[in-house]
Amino acid sequence: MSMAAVEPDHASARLDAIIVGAGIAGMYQLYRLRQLGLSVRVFETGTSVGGTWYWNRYPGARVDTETMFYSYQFSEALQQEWDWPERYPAQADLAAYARHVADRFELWPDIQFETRVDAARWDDAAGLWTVETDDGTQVTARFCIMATGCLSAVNYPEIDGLEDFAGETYHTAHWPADSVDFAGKRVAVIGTGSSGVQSIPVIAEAAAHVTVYQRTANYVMPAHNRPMAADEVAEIKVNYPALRAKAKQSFSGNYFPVAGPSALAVSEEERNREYEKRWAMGGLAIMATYADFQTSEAANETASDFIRNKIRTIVKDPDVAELLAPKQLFLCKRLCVGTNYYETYNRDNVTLVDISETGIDRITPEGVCVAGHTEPVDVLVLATGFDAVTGALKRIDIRGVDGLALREKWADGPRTYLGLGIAGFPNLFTITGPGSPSVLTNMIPSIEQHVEWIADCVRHMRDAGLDRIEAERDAETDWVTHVNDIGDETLRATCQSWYFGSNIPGKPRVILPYAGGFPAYTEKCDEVAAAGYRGFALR
Ligand code: NA7
Repeated sequence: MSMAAVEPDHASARLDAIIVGAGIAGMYQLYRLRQLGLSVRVFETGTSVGGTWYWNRYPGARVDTETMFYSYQFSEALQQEWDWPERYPAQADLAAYARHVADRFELWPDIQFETRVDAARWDDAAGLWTVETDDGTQVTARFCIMATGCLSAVNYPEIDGLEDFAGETYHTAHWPADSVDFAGKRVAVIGTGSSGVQSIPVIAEAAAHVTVYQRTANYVMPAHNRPMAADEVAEIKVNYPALRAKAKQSFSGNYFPVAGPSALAVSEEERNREYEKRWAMGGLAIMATYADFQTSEAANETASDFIRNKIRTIVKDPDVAELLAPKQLFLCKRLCVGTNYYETYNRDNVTLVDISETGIDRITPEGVCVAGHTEPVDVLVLATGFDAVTGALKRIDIRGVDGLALREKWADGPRTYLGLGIAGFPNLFTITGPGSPSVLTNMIPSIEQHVEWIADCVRHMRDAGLDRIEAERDAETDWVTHVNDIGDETLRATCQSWYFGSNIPGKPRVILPYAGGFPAYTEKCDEVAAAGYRGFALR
């Protein structure tokens, strides 16, 4: 293969590697492969970098992980020079960070924007991938790396009459670049996951009225967002190496303190003191309080009840409070982090409609019809989430050996080896693919771990004179079994969530991420690499 340093040349149709997506993953993968001297081109549908933080521009959009740790760590200079304004920066700040990274590492020339990849075909005789874009261009490369994101394939709900709505319709994950004016308008929001939770309070401050359609109530922790204090930033920056190393040893790749092995091993008083502390701290840290939240229903219920009681104290109307109190176990669905979320339901201009039993009858030109009643609205906000983890990959027509379609191979659920490789699809890598910890962890450290593993693998192949790598079927089967066994053992399996594909009609119910934790996973990846990429066939 030609891996000598190649001048980036967008006219050339033959490359060493193609990367699909210029989000946090695609940008870093480009940087690492270019360092190896590969010729690389990135295709990106949007007009700029940032992926998730490019598309999710809805009002109130923020990261729910503390940003000092939701950031790249591969460059010490980068992490020292960048200053985050707030504890949980807003989408615009995250998008600015992505652009800064693209400037700093001169990534722009190798990224082709406003180009969607529609298909990717493997030619086994030539040992090449041919990628086809929406303008009909075909580009060929030895490696194809999918940096397509876990939460990027937008879920437009199947609700009768959606197209007939006469007012404005917006999806949170495809929000227009220009801000939407809600003043004096009646707004319907469908969906109460993280995007709904973050946007509803902000929309309610601007709109005449907001009607929220809730299918499932979620647990929402207060963010307690605030500006970062200069001394706090300085202390983290000085201690970055130790803090990052410690985070990598935690289950979720986050820096969350664990209070103890079991919620049941301490008194109710002590437990509630700990939960109060974390409520006051804000954010996701409560999920790490006790190690048995995913294994003991009784332990889990102590945290579930704590948050339900908080809702009852905040929300003045007891009937509304009961509707907002989640029925499923804590952490079964993704924990949300919000600002004034429950408080918003005390406003006169906000109405909560429970659709858990009825669903939505239909959207009419005038509004939203539930149980025979149509609420007239001017704006419809769909906060209905994503076809998570597999959606972005299945929307591309990916064909492997003998024309095997990835969509067919995954008809009963995703099959990968380590969420990195797929049997039948040589030289294709997925960054934070299904079967890797991805969405159950802090995404940026997980992305960095994958990008570095892939870059090391490509370097190993180059040094050893190898040009084809493919996950072995047995290794893949063993990994899929392991991923499913662990997923089924956790209490996450007790409700309907996008972790199991349950939010998409017809999607097989299979756990998508690996639930065995970041340390166990990275150890396995390192072992595989150290053993000459055990479970992969190289030649
Ligand atoms: P989520 O978390 O998938 O939330 C989507 C919400 O939309 C959720 O409340 C769904 O109810 C609801 N939904 C989806 N389809 C429908 C239909 N057809 N009718 C009514 N309600 C519906 O997506 P988000 O964008 O909020 O967040 C995704 C992740 O991004 C988040 O977890 C963070 O990691 C960042 P359901 O719960 O399925 O009953």
